[in-house]
Order: sequence, then C-alpha cells, then structure tokens
Amino acid sequence: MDGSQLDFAQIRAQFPILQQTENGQPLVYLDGGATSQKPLQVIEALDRYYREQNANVHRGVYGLSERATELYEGARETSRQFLNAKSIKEIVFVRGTTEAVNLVAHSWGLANLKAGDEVIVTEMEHHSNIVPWQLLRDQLGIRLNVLRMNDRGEICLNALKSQMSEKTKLLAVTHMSNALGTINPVKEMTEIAHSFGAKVLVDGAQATPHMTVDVQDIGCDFYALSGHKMYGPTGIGVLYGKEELLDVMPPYQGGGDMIYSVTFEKTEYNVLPYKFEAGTPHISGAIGLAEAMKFMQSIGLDRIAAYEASLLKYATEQLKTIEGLRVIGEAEHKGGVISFIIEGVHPHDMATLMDQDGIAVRASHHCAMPVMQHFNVPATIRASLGVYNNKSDIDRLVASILEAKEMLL
Ligand code: C6P
Repeated sequence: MDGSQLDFAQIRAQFPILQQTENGQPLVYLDGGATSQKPLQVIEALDRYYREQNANVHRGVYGLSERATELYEGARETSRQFLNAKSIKEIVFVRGTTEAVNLVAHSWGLANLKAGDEVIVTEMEHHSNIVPWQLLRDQLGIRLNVLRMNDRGEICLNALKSQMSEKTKLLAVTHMSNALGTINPVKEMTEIAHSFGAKVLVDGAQATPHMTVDVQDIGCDFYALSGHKMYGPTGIGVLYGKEELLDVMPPYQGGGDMIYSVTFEKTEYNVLPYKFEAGTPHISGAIGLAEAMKFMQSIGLDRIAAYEASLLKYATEQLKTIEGLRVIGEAEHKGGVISFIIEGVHPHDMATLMDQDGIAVRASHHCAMPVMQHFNVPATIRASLGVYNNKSDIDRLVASILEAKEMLL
C-alpha cells in the first residue's frame, strides 16, 4: 500500500453515523470542514468516561477523581505530542479555535499592544481570526492591516515582507483556509514575521485534521485548534503558546483552578497551563480529543494527507467536467476542501436539493466573508473531505450536482 491508500473499509466502519441513510439515501458526508464525524474510538471513550470515570479534576483526594485527573492530564500529554510542543505547560485546553484566538487577543494583546501598533491578518481568515483583532483595534487604537491574496487564493511571501515593519507586532494567519483549502507557508511566514520582531498566531482549525503539525518546526508563538474538526468532540480545543510568552501573560478569565491562593486583598495565580483554565474544564472533551488524536496517529497523519490529496485531485477533476462550474480557490498547495459555484444557480438552492440525495455539503460564506468579497460571490458550495470519504462519495456528489442543475436551470 502506498501513502495514498488506506484500509478504507476498515476506517469507514468506525464511523457509525455514516452507516445511516438521509432522505432514504446512504449519507455522503462532505462537511468535515464544519465539523467532522466521530469514530467509535472517540464515542466509546466518552461513553466510558461518563459510565465509569467521571469526577472533577485537580480537586478530589479520592481514587475516582485522581483517575479522572490522570486521564485529563494524559490528554494534555497526547496533545503535546500531537503538536510536538516542548512542554505540557504550553498546552492550554480551551473551547476551540475561536476561544483560543480570543484568549490571545485579550491576554497577550491587551498586555502588549498600544495605539499605533499593527496586527496583520490575511484576506482569507475566518471571522474568528478577524473579529477579535477588530475588537482590540477599537479598544486600543491599533491598526489592523490586511495581507491580500491573489486570485488563486495564495499569499505571496514578498507581499508579506513589504507589508511588515517595526510597527507590526503580530501576524495572525490561518494554516489552511476553510473557504478555499489553501495551505499557507506558515513556517516561512513565521520566519519573516520574526525577522521584524513580530509574534505569530496560526489558526490551525482546518489544518490539524489533515496533516502533521509540528509547532516547533513552524516556530510560531501561538497555534489554535478545534477538537470537533479533527474527529473529536465539540467544545474542546487547544491553544499552544510558547512557555516564555504564556508565562508572562495575564489570565484571561478568573475562577477556580487558575489560582494558587486567594485573599480579598490579593490572588496569586496558578502555574502554567492552569493559569489559563478557570473553572471546571471540559474533562470528557479533552479525553475524547486525545482519543481522536490517537485515531489519526494510528492511521498516520502523513498517510491521511496523501490519501486526501489524491481524493482532492479526483474531486477537482470530476467537478471540473461539469459545465458552468467554477472552482473558487486554486492554490498550488491545498488541503481537502473544494469550494465552487455553478453559473446561474444559488449555492443554497443547490445544496438543499443535494440534501435530498443524502449529500451533506455546506453552502455559505463559510464565516469568511472577505473571501467571498474577493471573488465577488455571495457564497460557495463547499465539499470538505475526511479520511472517511472515498471516490464513490465524489461520484455521488457529481451525479447529484448534475441532477440538481437540471432542475434549477
Ligand atoms: N469553520 C466551517 O464550516 P470553532 O468554531 O471555534 O471550532 O472554529 C472556528 C474556525 C476558525 N478558523 C477556521 C479556519 C475555521 O474553519 C473555523 C470554523 C467552520 O468552515 C465553521 S464556520
């Protein structure tokens, strides 16, 4: 078996939801970009946790609580390994990418930015990596600069170089665009930003389900991910931050667990990473996320990437045979996301008809409205691939589009 082949039947069988029908048709789920489906390994870990292991963490002296704590902290170590962070102190559990970016904006941003400083975001960012910086701009008087992309949906490194200056304090960039599929050269972008003394936050929401991520190799200062897009539960994610930065950042929220001691006069904060985890955490979520990471590692992240690359190639070729179909986002380096429009057809109408065929795709601006503005479209239809999709899913997608087109045009 070469890298682009997987034991597909064995993998697919691990996703119970994919065995069911939708509108009388076998479900073809092509919306992993919004949220992925979950393998048995994750579902069973959540079930086991609530049946046998549930207790609060870091609080109880009794065995059950100690075991829950071990599982929760074990999930942190699994996340550290998954991202190749240096230390578990650099792994903060959060609700997801959105919360991770807001944490950095509120904590690092408020402490380190002042009027006149600049934050650069790219034109292809998800709203989660735009709006927190706008809120900060309005609060602090910083400038928010936009790094434009070309019409293929690619960022040019020379454009980044010429936009950076000593005023730039942060580059906030997505590793993989949810609306276009573009994989950005985040390592090279980090090197450039660092040479100007700026910090780098990478939004990894779409990248982590599809490829090996090594935060030390990238060299970024912060990296955010969402568990639910990478075969894990909703409501859990990770903010990776370099220890030396997190160490001096003020807490984001106050409450239990993030403190060392409290009097009415003064509170001493807990050590990393607990300083950033106020309140009872999403214990089962972290455990489920770790299981999802193990699921991907058992297949091999590089093999997942190779498999999805060949599926993306097939999907692109097949979709391009449809008259009037235009692919939005044709970057040289793309992950398993394909966005398209069909001349004369509104994406929502098309996706609604496709649902009748059991095909789940997203038709929307994908929370990346500036991307839609760039391409002058209100929305796109997006098929996003996962390790549980195969060529027959693509064939059903194409057949459904052709049928819906007949009805709509
Ligand atoms: N994109 C999509 O359908 P949360 O919601 O916090 O887990 O992730 C937010 C987020 C941040 N960055 C990128 C690149 C994303 O794709 C997302 C979520 C979903 O494309 C829902 S809008």
